[in-house]
Amino acid sequence: MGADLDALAHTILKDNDLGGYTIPTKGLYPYQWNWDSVFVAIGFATFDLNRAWQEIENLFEGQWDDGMVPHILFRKNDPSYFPGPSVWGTKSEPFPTSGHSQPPVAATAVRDLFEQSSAPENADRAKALFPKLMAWHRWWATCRDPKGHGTVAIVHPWESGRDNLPDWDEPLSNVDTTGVPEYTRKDTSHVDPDMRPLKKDYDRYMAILAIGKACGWDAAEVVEKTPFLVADPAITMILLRANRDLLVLADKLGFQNDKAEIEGWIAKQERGMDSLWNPEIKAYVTRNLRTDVLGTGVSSASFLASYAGLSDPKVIEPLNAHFDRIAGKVDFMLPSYDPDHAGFEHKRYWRGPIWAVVNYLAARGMTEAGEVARAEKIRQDTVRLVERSGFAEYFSPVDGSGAGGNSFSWTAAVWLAWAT
Ligand code: 9YW
Repeated sequence: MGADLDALAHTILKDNDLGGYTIPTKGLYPYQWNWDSVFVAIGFATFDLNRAWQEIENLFEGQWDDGMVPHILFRKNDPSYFPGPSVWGTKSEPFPTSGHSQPPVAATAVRDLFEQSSAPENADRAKALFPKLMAWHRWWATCRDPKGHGTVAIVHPWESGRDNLPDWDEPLSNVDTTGVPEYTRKDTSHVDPDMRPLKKDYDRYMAILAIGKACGWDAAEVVEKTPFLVADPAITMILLRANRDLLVLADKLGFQNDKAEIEGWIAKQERGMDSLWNPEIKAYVTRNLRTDVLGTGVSSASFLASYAGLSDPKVIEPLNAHFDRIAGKVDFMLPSYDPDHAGFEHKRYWRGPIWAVVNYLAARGMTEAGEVARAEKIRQDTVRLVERSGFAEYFSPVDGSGAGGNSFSWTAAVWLAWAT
């Protein structure tokens, strides 16, 4: 069975490869997505290192002059997706993109690829990407943390990559949707609407998008004017980890002059994470920067603490207790949201379902921190999910059924790189 699934995972990556870049899945997501491509690169690296580099190099073709790497690269128009390039209205070159970013996993993957081979041309490819990664991480540290909290503030739920997380409900409730024109969603024609965000949420997504567009997608103006500005523990921890990997790359690739700046980001983000600790529930949560309201639920983000290199027992012990409680409640780990919380829905996107990529990051961090049993539980559950339901976009933690799109690139990639 394992060999069949390996072969299928290879086929999915190859079929979703549109020539140097890979789409998440046909129909539902026909463009290049940011963190999807990075996971795809990690998957390609198991059988084609050159193709893995190419995926990340092509992602950085979409980088903006201010350093931002967009969440979607619209290399050629495809009407099967909404909202497409004309709705975003960015002025990006050499092709249109969306107007905000997505979780910065790339530096971690670049370090992985660099360490996979000692061939000089391998180091050359890492060296060519290094200044671009620096520019992107500087953009996060400045444009998405203008007040210097040491946390990343997202300007749209889509920027988090966790679109309809229950933690966004409170900040989204302040978004005025009265001016949103009629629009037709495409996602609900590709998959069951019960597995997708509600119309009420989509209206708010469109309202925020329109504000970004009216700001000409100028990062400072968007942060000033968007009604939705929320510090996100997942992006902050992914960035913190990526900064640690960038520091290693700076050292090994000879960018010594950049090290002090990266060390400054790491120190600040380690402190910043303290402001996202909710002492009442003992977990890392979101913080609405407009109202100062903290999130109230344990999302899978909390289990990225070890991945981020956070190791204080005052944090890790309560998180382990949450892990064990949740593992006793659902058949499969890690649900994206706490099954004991009122916001939990086992099949609705980021309100409960399991995402293989989050499982991979969390387990990777736990393994590195010596939490081997919990990491192995996550890996084995991921194997059971894929064996039961194939390479689905996401999975129910309650019954293990697949949900969303099928033949999904990042699920296949993570399978090859880690689960199999
Ligand atoms: C969107 C592609 C993307 C992922 C996100 C996920 C979803 C939809 O699909 O976003 O329209 O951006 O939430 O994490 O990158 O797989």
